[in-house]
Amino acid sequence: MSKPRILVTRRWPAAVEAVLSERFDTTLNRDDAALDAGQLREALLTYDAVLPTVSDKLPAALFEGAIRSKILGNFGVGFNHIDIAAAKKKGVTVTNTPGVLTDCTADIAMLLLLSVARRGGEGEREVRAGTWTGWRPTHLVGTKVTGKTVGIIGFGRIGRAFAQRCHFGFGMDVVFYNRSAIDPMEASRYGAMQLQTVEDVLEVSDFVSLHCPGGAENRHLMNAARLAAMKPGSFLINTARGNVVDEAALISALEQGTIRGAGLDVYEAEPHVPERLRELENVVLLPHLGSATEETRTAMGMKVVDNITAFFAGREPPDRVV
Ligand code: 8YV
Repeated sequence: MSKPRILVTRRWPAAVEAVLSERFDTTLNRDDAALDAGQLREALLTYDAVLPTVSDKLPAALFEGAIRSKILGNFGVGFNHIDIAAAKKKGVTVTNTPGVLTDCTADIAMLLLLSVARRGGEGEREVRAGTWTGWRPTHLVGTKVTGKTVGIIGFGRIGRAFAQRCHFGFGMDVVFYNRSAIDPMEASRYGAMQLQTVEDVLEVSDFVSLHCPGGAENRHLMNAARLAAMKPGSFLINTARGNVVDEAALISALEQGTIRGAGLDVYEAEPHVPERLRELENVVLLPHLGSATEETRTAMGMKVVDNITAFFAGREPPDRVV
């Protein structure tokens, strides 16, 4: 029996590519360039499985008519770049990679919180530019983290891991909003307390960190009104998805001093980062590094391997989302 034809849309860790090439009739995107809509459409017509990443936009139009792909083994936990309803209608299975990127993404949120509070980005730029004139008591003075309140929006795996770091690692008070109720005993394991509404969280938080999914239901959850409802002098951290924040409203809030700063790993139209945002000093900007460690990227790839292997063996893929 011939092996299923699969397309890996970007370069993956070598160990994972090796396993895929052994098990499947695998096409690797050797030059690692992002695929455009035409190429992705062609892929759905040509391959039994396509293994996309967040850089592959798969709207409903690409699923129209007769397509060959039976499964999309998404490399990542978030899958808002795939039109799930269209995939479902076409009977295309979609899987993701939960669990293995929890710690590393929570670490990047912590890195952003610390960098923006302690002005790490500004300091690094100054040293590199050779403009540092020496120590002085008023130089690049930031905000103390210990004892402050952090508000988490979305108390899933990553929200919990971040809460744990903030509370037990950095002595912060932690409150959170989650659309469903969390057992207070469970929340206390992470040193956290649930509040009723997003506004309740914004009202008391010195730092607000987003950990909710990025689908249509959370689009612009942090809009101009909610940014205005944040505590004066507070900071916003986003490692979730760019579209959870109204980026234009965020830029205005930062320029006008409505909030003090922001630490961002994700953007509304990646890899585009608005120039006005890049010009601000009170932001720390990372290029979507949440899961970017050797260990995690390999584990994510191996999860995709498990999912598509199970699927083509007629077993239930462990991480089915559709
Ligand atoms: C991934 C992420 O690297 O898993 C996610 O949802 O945001 C990232 O950490 C990315 O999605 C790769 O496709």
